[in-house]
Amino acid sequence: MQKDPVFEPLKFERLSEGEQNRRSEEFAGRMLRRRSVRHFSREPAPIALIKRAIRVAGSAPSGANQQPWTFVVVSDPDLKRKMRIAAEAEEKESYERRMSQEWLDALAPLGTDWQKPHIEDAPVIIVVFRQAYGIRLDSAAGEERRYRHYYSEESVGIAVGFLLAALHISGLATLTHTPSPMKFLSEILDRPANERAFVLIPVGYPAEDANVPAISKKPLEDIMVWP
Ligand code: IYR
Repeated sequence: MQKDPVFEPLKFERLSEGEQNRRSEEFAGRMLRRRSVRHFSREPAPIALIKRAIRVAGSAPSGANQQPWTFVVVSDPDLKRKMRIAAEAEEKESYERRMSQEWLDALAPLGTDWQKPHIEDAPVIIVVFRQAYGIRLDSAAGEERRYRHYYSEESVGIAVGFLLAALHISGLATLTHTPSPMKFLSEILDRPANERAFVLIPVGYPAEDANVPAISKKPLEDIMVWP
């Protein structure tokens, strides 16, 4: 049962060149200052900012507009504690046994290890889940059916980019953390079978004494090719 498309006029605001430059510079100036933060203060984060950032993430383009994502916002200290304990158990195993020397060498400049106090310190942890497939009620058959999701990895990746940008612009610090494997997150957060944990994002304010590795980004000339 193929649906006919319904169109509506595009709402597009054409900006003056001056305004384009002003906004572009302001956004770039702010985004270029984003850093991944691993030391969080326990100060609470304004929930209105978190919700607005998730609305922005949910506006991301996705394969067939299927929006194959769920953002689980965790502020409950017991849940955060459970997640930290489980993440550290997996990470300890990874750092001590599963990761290759090549991988450990690549990570060395970041100074990371298996300890993840930020999962408890940050006031909010957003766990992003990717819906590997969708589920809908087939009313004729009276049962739930699975349907395919297209490009769900790419779609969720784009939404996470929107989310990180929105949180950063709101003055909040974030970290993209991917403990591996992440199955424990489905269990602790009681997620359905079609959802796979994609990334765990501590959100909040940096600790007073937070530091970050002195690393840099590649210059434009190294990342852009314009044949
Ligand atoms: N998941 C581990 C290891 C790790 C892997 C990569 I690739 C990083 O960029 C950073 C860390 C951890 O979170 O420590």
